[in-house]
Amino acid sequence: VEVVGRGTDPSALAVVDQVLRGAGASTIVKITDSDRAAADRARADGGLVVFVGGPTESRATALALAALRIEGPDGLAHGGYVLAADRGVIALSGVDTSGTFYAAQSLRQLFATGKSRAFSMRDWPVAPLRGVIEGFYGAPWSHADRLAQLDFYGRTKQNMYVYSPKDDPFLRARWRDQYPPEQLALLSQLVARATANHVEFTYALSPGLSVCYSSDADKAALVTKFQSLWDIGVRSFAIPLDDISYTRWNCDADAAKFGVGGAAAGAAQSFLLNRVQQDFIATHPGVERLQTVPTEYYDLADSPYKTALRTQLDKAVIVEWTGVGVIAGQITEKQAQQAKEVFGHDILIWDNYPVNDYITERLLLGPYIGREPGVAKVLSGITANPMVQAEASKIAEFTSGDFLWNPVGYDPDKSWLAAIADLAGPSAPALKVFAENNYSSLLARLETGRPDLDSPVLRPLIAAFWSALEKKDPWDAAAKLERYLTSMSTDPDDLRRGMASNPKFLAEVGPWLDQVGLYGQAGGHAVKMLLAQHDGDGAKAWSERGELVTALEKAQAIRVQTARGPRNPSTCTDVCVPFLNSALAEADRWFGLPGLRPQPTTSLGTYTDNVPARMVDGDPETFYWSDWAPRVGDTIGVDLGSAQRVSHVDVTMGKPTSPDDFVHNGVLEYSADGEQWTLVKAVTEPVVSADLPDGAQARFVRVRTTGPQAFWVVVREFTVSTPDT
Ligand code: LOG
Repeated sequence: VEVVGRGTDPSALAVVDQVLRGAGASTIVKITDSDRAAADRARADGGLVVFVGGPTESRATALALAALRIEGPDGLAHGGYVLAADRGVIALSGVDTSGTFYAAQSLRQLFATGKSRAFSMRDWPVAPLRGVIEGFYGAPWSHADRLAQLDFYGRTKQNMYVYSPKDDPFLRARWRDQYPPEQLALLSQLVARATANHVEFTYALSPGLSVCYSSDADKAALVTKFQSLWDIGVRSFAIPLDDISYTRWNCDADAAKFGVGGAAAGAAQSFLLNRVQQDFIATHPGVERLQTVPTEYYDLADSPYKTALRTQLDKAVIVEWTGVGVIAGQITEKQAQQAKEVFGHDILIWDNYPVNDYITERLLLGPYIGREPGVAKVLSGITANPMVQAEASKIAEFTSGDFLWNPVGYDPDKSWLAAIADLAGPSAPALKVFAENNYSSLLARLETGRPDLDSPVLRPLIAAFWSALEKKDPWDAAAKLERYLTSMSTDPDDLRRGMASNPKFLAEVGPWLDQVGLYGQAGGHAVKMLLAQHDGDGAKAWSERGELVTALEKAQAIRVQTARGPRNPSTCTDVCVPFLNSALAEADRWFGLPGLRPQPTTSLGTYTDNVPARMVDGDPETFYWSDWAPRVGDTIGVDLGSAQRVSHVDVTMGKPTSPDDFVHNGVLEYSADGEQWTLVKAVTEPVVSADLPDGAQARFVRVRTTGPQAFWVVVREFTVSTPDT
């Protein structure tokens, strides 16, 4: 029996129905909160009585809680609730309807664990705004993706979705155009679905590419467009002004009115936003606060632009900020405080994780990390910018939502496992293997200041195997490594079978999944090859070597079409290919083959995932990128594994968008033992090409920095040739 009031949230009730049916309830009777006798009768008959609705929804729940001697939700933050169960009664009481909806979601979670004994909980979110901004470049999500996302946000107690795909023409390139009716109909479905999930649908219009800030006509165009969205139920609006020029005006009138430069841009933007605030926001009761993304959204340095926003933009406007850096490794509470001061407004974080539009060959399936708990308390909240792959984004989104609800209790590793279980159900073990080989989040754990590295389980298994081989007792370490590699090689089949009910997810990750499988296969052959060498079985080693090479070549031939062109997926980054190359180098030495398998070496760190392996992958499009400027003595080079005859070296540095990222003052040198170095020539240009003296023997070749510089270093390829190649 469900006891409901006139105001009981229908979405909460639907979730409760679903939970009860799932738990085996054959008949559910709904009675109203005025019918106390019916509720008592049901209890006397041994039935379960569920009270649904907080003080604003139903009169009965408070009485039920009082009988259980449990305090109601009064005074909790928006979305807070009390959920209690005892003596044949369950009570769900939100401080508002969202709270009751979240109580229903928690009930669902508790039933899923199978532990439904007597309990009571008081629970509320720390961050007021918790959610996702569809704000990436590349193919926008599909309508079906968005509907599924909105349901997911409801399940994970997130309350905000910002509709802002960069490549939707109606939002940016053709922002003045009105929607055709079919498109508006789809949007209104999204709005309804958002509402049912207690999610605020924010409509974000980005006029910056062509707007004339001082123009009455453009202000009117903005307001007219907003009105068309208001008419289908949208109650939250944003005007993002990121990724535009503020040194070039779109109309002469702006130059005349505001002048030029940062201060002028801040004044112009404030002028337009303030007019929208006055003419639209202030005239529409029930609307949420206007949001904007400033053109300087990525730092804390005060500037004429920020001064203009701070002093001229209406305080009612919420300003979005990505943290320090477009992809912020860490965000601290102190930075959050500073952001409020320097922008002079309430701040909502636009968090560029797990967005992958700038590294389309990667899937970012690691947990949300690197944000201090205080950030969620100090600011208005966080919206995470996700991947083009909507379903695959749910792993990271689950964890950021978890962080925002209770940042102090947040444990990224536990949350990540829960995210995987939520997405894969019984196939969680297979999804875990896949996700841990697409793991490095690029964000930094606050404890270490370093990003998570990829393949956290495989990496130590490989290290243990190498050291066991060296000690000539490889069997135990080999068995452990092989077990994991087998789970990788069967992962494509396991996941395609286990997650068949989510074809969208499987389609999104297909090429990455195939690659994980092939690296698992190749790795298995590598282990068998090295063990055969250990046993002195040349025939076996040779056949395993052949299979290794075949699987590796297949993995590297996979292509995925992305907005930045075709890409070879990058899974198990900086772990699988180096392992396989080192194994092949071992084999080549053992068989006495002349081939060169250079391993990259550097004393510098890595910027995002532009790992050193990319300077020896034979692909000039990919590159190693240091994460700071080299200091005197820093080196970048290759290790050939053993001293061999080397005749020529080519190093190509810099890239079109960062042409100065090369070693400006350095030397090219080589060494047979890593101790005695021979100078080849000075390095002062991005492209270095040098012949080595006849008979030169080298194991190491490197560029060493000899003078200070401010630029970082990009190395596209570092190639070493032998007299035979
Ligand atoms: C864009 C965003 C993009 C992201 C990552 C903001 C505010 N704007 O550099 O649309 O997805 O970086 O590439 C951005 O972050 N600009």
